[in-house]
This record gives sequence, structure tokens and C-alpha cells, in this order.
Amino acid sequence: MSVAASSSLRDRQYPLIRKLADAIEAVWDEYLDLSPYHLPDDLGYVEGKLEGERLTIENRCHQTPQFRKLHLELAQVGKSLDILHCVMFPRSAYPLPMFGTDLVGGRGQIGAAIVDLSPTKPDRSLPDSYCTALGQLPAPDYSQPRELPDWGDIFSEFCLFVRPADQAEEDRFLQRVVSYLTIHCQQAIAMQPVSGELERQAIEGQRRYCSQQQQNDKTRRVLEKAFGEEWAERYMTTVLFDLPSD
Ligand code: BLA
Repeated sequence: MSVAASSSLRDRQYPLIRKLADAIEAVWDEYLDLSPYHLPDDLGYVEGKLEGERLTIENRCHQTPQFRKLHLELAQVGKSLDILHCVMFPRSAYPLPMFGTDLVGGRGQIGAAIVDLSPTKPDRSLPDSYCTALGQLPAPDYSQPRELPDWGDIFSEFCLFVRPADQAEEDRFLQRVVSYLTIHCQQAIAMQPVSGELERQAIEGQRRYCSQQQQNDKTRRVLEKAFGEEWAERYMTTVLFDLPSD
């Protein structure tokens, strides 16, 4: 099955966002055995109003034997804000790190580009196999690194958070996301499922990741302004960062 179908919102977005969305789906398609994941009916495609501008959200979700949810979201606020959000939620029998990326852009530039493979182990380290693979990538080289907020203590030492300054930096960011994603998919499909205590720890690590991400006030404010507090809370806790139940 090909998941890289065209989408109207995607075509209107900032080029790096469009390219990254296509690239993420191409890697998923190449490595993973995708099947549909159904969001609550009213949350797949949503429109609201943010300070008179329309906020449009388009979600694509899949599941696989290793991942309970692969979530790729594109959002756009009028002509001023373009957003890509992507998280891969492992099943509890696969104690993998969390892959996450977020791009926020507007007025001709991406202001925030972040990607990480975030630990879920109790000691908050990444598996050695990840450190080895990630350590072999070219050292990051960006002129405008950004500082992580306080809740960002969930991220790994390989977390990259920058404002890409030009085309070359945008291209390198895209390449790096594809590398993280490829490493992650290769590790995931080679992994044997676990049970018992290891599974319990994996759930706990994922819970911690989600509850920290739910503290991102910048995301919450965009959603609250367009859809109200209650809706934003429901969306952040059921679609963006739902806690694992299995
Ligand atoms: C920042 N996220 C932001 C910002 C906005 C959003 C407006 C501020 C941009 C800036 O400081 O330049 C908004 N992001 C959204 C919205 C959605 C979204 C509305 O995904 C969805 C509808 N955020 C994630 C994931 C990561 C992440 C998966 O969703 C990391 C893997 C990180 N976003 C992240 C971080 C910041 C951010 C660290 C900076 C927060 C700060 O500086 O306080």
C-alpha cells in the first residue's frame, strides 16, 4: 500500500514541511507493515478559527506490528503558521525510544525544527545500538541552535533543535530526520517482543514522555485559541500524546 497520496493542505505548506511529510511516509512505507489506525471520527480533519484566521488540521495515522500508533499531522493557521508534527508510539512489547519531530514555520522561515529519539528506559538512556548508529552520523552543523524548554528533559543527547537559517541547513535537517527515522525503523523490525517487567517499564517511559509533552504551552495555546480549552485538552491527551493503555 502506498501512503504518499497527495493532500491539499500538504500542497499549500512551506516546502520543507511538505518534503519532510513525504519523506517520513516514504520511510514508513519502505520498512514497516502499515495498517489503518482510526482516530475518533471528529478528529481526523478539523477546522477552527484562531484570531479570525482559519486553523486547519489534517491527520494521517497508521499502526504496525511494532507501533500502536504512527501519527503524522499537518496544521496551518491562515497564511501565517505552518506546522508538522510526527510521533511514533511503540507497542509496550517493543520497548523502543519515542521518535518525534515538530516543525513550526511562518512568514517564509521555519522558526523551530526539532527531532529526537527519546529514551523510555528507566535510566533514561538510549539502547547502545541506537547510540552507536546515531553516533556515526555527521556532527550537527547549524548556525542557530535553540534552547530546550524545562519540560524538554525527556529528550536524548541526540536531540536536534534549531532554526534552519538557509536552504543548506533545511536540507541537512531533512536528511537528519530521515536518518533518525531509518535507524529507528531498522531497529524496530529487528527487535524481539518482550513481556513482564520490561513491558511495564516501557509503558512507564512512554507515559512520562507524553505527560511532559502535554506541558508544551505553545502548542496548547494555538489549539485553545482556535477550539477552546476543553477541546485543546482532549486533543492533546487523546490525539497528540495519548498515554498507552496496553
Ligand atoms: C514549539 N510548537 C512549538 C511552537 C508552536 C508549536 C507554535 C513555538 C514555535 C517557536 O517557539 O518558534 C505548535 N506544534 C504546535 C502545534 C502542534 C504541534 C499547534 O505539533 C500540533 C497541532 N512538539 C511536538 C513534538 C516535539 C515538540 C513531537 O509536538 C518534539 C519531538 C517539540 N515544539 C517542541 C518544542 C518547542 C515546540 C521543544 C519549543 C517550545 C518552547 O520553546 O517553549
